[in-house]
Amino acid sequence: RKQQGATIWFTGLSASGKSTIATALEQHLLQQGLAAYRLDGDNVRFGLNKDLGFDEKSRNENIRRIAELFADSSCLALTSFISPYKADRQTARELHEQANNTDTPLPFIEVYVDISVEEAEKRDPKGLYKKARAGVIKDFTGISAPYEAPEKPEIHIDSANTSVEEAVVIITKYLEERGLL
Ligand code: GGZ
Repeated sequence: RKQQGATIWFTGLSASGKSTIATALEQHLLQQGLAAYRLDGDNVRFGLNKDLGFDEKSRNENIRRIAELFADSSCLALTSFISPYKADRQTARELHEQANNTDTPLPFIEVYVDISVEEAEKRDPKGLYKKARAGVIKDFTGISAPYEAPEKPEIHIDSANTSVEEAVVIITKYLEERGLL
């Protein structure tokens, strides 16, 4: 049967674990023979969106382009961008719900990878929080730029208390219940 597409939209602070969870989930889906495709800031911001910075307008445009890419895709798209603005995530959702000329809107599954700024700052795997505190990096999410937490995400992961493997189980269970796997 034809695979139904869906977008699994991860959102959360830098160092929340979004990309790690998305990568593990992608591996799991690929092993099941499903067409999964993952994008995150690490790859997109050096290629497709290398013209964009981190001011509010640039982040809006970053998210808009990603949402447009996947809004009518028939693969399981995994996106892990901070996507700090509620309105941008809402726009991404609406683009999926409208799903260009089809009767079946594409499922849009928002996964909030929830971590406190304090905990993210403790992890600081790339030393970015330290640089943000020192003012070397401007407009850093959670320090000097806003993060608007989702109120009703489809899935809420408590990152400090959930392993990557557990997160993958939570998400795949949800996808099974929705009939997407
Ligand atoms: C936030 C920044 C910034 C600023 C560079 N603020 O942890 P990382 O390094 O690997 O992932 C972060 C990534 C965020 O890009 P996104 O495309 O996900 O952001 S958004 O959705 O808001 O458009 C971080 C790095 O880029 N980074 N400068 N000022 N993160």
